[in-house]
Formats: sequence, structure tokens, C-alpha cells
Amino acid sequence: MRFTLTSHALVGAVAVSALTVPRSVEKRLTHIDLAQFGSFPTISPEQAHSEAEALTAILGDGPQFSGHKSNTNTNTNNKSPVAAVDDTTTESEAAAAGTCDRNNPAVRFEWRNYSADDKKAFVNGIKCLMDKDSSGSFPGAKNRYEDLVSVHQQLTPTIHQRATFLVWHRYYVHVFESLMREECGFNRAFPWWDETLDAGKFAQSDLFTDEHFGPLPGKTSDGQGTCIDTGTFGGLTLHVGPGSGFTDHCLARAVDESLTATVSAQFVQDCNSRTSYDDMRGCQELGPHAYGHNGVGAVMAEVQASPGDPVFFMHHLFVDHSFRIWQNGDASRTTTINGCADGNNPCTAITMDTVLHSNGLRPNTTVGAVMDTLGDYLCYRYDY
Ligand SMILES: [Cu+2]
Repeated sequence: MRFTLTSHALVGAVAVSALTVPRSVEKRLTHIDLAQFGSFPTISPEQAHSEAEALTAILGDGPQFSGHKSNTNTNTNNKSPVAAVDDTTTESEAAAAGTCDRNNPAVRFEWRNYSADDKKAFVNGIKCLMDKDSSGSFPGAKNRYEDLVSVHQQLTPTIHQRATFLVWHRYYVHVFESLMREECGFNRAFPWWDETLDAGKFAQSDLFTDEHFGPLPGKTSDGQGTCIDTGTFGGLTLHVGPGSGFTDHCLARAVDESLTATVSAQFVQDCNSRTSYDDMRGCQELGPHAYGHNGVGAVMAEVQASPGDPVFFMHHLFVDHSFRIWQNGDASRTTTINGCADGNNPCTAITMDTVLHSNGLRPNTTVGAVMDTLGDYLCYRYDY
């Protein structure tokens, strides 16, 4: 495409600048250098698989916690369509408090099970946040949606590649949800995205159409990303990022379907076969989570400011779903956690009392409050 346009210009034998291109060429897509975005670190699916097999050889199939007698009847099937609600054996403190009706929580519907009307309302809710003023308290943010992006950018060192990753991002998605509901009047069920069904063909998903999150162009032959110029988010300027900076840039994407192809049910399961929270977390973070980010490319491939692409939240709803499915494998997985809460040496161990915060965007909470999605702080399940 770019080559063709250049040839035309040369044939025309005129100096081509942005100001002199003929009208027919004017609408050409704007490309953007991907080097500024970097990428998320990864482990290979093969490594996750061989480690899962080694674990199975040692431990046998299925969750391997001992000393939880009440769990023995709950471990039967974490692939069932009702797996996300099949966790009723242990009452959490929150559920005991009675504020979440565990039989009637909010349901997050997979995008394919979400109505056309709800899809439109969801996208419009995000657009509404982008059209609202920033509170002014978040570096670089020029609108309310960017307040969220800025929080992620600023907290990046404390929320990635450590035990906080899954719990903090669960809280972050909840913060996003509360902004949508409280400030943009969004009053529908939330969606999630089963990326494993779109592995290797993300660009064909109905998510990536003008009605929804806009197109997902491929990485160009010379390795560049493409600015999204159509749909609800077409022509968007991002002010937070890339990286830790604040440089105006477009909402760009650059799909690499060889990377999205690795976001398979097998990869998710291989990670979820790990019985230690922090082992599972590391595998998910550097595995399906990282490949989804890098696969969509450009803004999404950038660790700090990737929420600048609104599809970030669909991706993290998927990551949270995988976490919840792992938790369904054993009742103790909503009440215990392990790993490092910081980067100190030796590190501070994460506990149920570790505080999760959003730089004041929404009230702080604790790890313990978000561990059970059917507690009192959170009250949702996934439709499967
Ligand atoms: Cu993140």
C-alpha cells in the first residue's frame, strides 16, 4: 500500500509532502513507528506446556491442596460452563456478611453472548469517559478515561511481574467499571472476551469493527503500526505514554496473528495447572496475557500506557476470567495468596491485607477484598 502510493508520487514527478498529495491519496492511513512502544516480556507456550506436564507427572491431575477436607467434592471440573459459579463450598467472610447474593451476582457475558445493543452501549460508555474532563490529578491525562491510563502508567513498577499483577488488575477493571457506571450512566451487564476462540484471527473478531473498538490492521511490511482512523475511536489522540512519557500519539494497532495464535485454551490451561498462585500468575502474565498485548501490537504492546487502547479492558477481562477459573479449582484459592508484593530484597510477602490502590481515583481496597469475585467488594461471575 505504502509502496504503491510512493510509486504514484514518483510517476507524478512532484515533490510529495503532506500538503500536496492529491485528494485521492489524502485519506491514506497514517503509520507509526513501533519501536517507541516496545513489548511485554514472554515465556513460550512450549515452556509452559512442558512445565505443566512435569507438574502433572509429579502431582497427578487436578488441584493438589491437602488439608481442605471440604474441597474434595469441588474439584471435579473446572471446564464446565458453570465453572465460574461453582465455588459455593467455602463461604468467604464477605459472603458471610451477606452483601453479595451469590446466587444472583452480576454476570459478565462473553462478547459473543452479549447483545448488539449492549455492545454499542458499552463502547459508547467508554467514549463518554473520553469525552469527560480529567479530574486534573493524574499526570498527563487530558480526559477522564486518561485518568485511568495515567494511574496504570504511574503504578507500572508495582503492579507487573510480581504477585500483585492479577489482583491489582482485577481491582483496576473494577475501577474502570465503577467509572463507567457512576460517571457515564452505564447500567448493563459487563462483557468479557474469550480470546482463545479468536486465537490466530483476532482481526476477524466483531470486536474489531467500526461499530465497536475499530479495526485491527496488520503490522505493515516495513514493521509499522497503523493509526485507527475509523469507528468510535477513530482519530483519537492519546496523551499518556508511550512509556513513562507524555507525547501526543495516535491510537495505533499492528496485529501479529502468529502471536495471537498462541493465546490458546491449551496455554491458559497449562498456566492454570500450577497450584501455587504466584507460579500460575507468572505463567499467565508472561504467557497468554503478554501475547494478547503484543499480538494486538502498538499501543497495546506497551507496558505502561497500554490502557490507552480501550480494548485493553476487554483483554484484562479475559485475563481476570482465567484467574477466576483457576480459583474455582480449589476453595483455598480465594482465601490464600503467595509471592512478592514489592521489589525489595528480600521482598515483602503479599498477604490478604496488602493494600491495592489507584492513586486516589477510587478508594483503596485490599487483596483480601478482591480475591473472591463473589464477596462483598466484588459481586460478579462469568457466564462460563
Ligand atoms: Cu498492566
